[in-house]
Amino acid sequence: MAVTVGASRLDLGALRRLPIDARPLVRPGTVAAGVLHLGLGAFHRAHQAVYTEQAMALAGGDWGIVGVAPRNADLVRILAAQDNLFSVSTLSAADRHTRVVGALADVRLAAADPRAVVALLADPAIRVVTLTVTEKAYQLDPAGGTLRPDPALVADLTTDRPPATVPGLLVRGLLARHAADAGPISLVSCDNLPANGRRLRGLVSQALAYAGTPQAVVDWVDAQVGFPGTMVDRIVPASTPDTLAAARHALGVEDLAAVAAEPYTQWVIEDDFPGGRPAWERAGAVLCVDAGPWERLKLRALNGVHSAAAYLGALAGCETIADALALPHLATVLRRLLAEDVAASFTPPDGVDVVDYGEQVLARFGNPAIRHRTLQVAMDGSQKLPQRILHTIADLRAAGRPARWAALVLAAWIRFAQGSADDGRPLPLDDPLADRIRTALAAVPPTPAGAVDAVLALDEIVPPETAADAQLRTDVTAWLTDLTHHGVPPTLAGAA
Ligand code: CS2
Repeated sequence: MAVTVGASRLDLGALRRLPIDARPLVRPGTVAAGVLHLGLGAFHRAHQAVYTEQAMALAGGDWGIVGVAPRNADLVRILAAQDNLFSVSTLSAADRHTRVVGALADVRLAAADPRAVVALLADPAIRVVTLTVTEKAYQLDPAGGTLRPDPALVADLTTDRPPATVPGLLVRGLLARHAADAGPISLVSCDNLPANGRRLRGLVSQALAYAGTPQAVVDWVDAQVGFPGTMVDRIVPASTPDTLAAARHALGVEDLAAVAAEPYTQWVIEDDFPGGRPAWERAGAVLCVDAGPWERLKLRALNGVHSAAAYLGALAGCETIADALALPHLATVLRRLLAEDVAASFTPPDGVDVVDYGEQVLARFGNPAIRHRTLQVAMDGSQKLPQRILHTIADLRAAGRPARWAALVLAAWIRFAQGSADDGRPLPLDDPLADRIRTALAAVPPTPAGAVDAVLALDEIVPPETAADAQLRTDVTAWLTDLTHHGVPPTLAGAA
């Protein structure tokens, strides 16, 4: 379909004018809600929403999604104006295909009406809550998973004002659900946290304890609330004006909530759903008893390598991950990271070869149609690096092995946190611990050794055994010295 200038808006009325293969798989507006989702970002729209729609199309069930955006009022307004419809464009070098997804039954803005979200959590129709709120919204110490409540969360847990944080919404919602006797429910973390099901369970029990919750409610949560672990995977960059233009071109109508994603998608879910769940396995998800090995594989061999490409790429001035992959020697260094460090650090799921998986990951990163910005992946390093790189380091070192390439990634992050690229341009430290990191760096001599000491001493990020590891400290300092004095390309050339 040709580009339409001044195209009309995607909404229910526009559906019958769409190409058949671009229409939703379910009749939007006809499915009742059964899932509450927190975090309406691009990843949710291109991942869980797609699986859930397909599961409903193939197996039925009232599993429409009520999508809750914590703060993004524009997105909620746009989706409401579009009758909760949005499109997903699947992009590869050779192909592109755009389809409208009809899984959203309703959208809400938590910041505007938190009590409505609490009421939904206490609604017997809602039996599954999925979350994509990013690592930092859990307010857990990234190194160990201890709750570190900020003043807003303290207020959510100790007063009865409307909750303003994600943990506050969950705890208030569970209290209300218990009081309403609304039946069992599962809370499903779809964020890239280590052992995300256990982390979310830990978050809820620490928050309940902080709030002085009666034992009867704590016992009810233990018995009636599932916390399945998951491994989620699909590369979905933040949408840009180009994403919207491509959707308009494919659909002939304007979709201001359009997202674009790679063809690859994977979802591994522990089957812990006391209140029932969509038939996600019909849509290709894998339901299992223990997602741990899959999650470790993905966090270390995909996300860890992604962060490596993001920090080294951003320092070298690359705008996207695909550009970074084209830097001379970077792919070789990432292959050595995968083969010598990541693969040696853990036992993968049965039948998976980490090096082969890593090759597939590098091919995905190189997809030229996906313009994933290095700075987007580089965000929130303090929340990401523990599970992506520091666990690899800790497991290798505990086994008496070197962690040479993982040490390079840590050095690249430290250099990134110091705030300038190789050409002197400023780099943004977009991180919830930015102040803490900057203060630590400012308090030491401005040498590579000083910076490494400062960062290894950040105990909410770095576990004590890693901070005390003299060999690792020497390796990270050597890499940071090279990066500081020579920049990324010569450091890679010298190493590969
Ligand atoms: C990325 C992830 O932004 C990031 O930190 O590493 O969002 C990555 O694209 C997804 O986890 C892929 O499944």
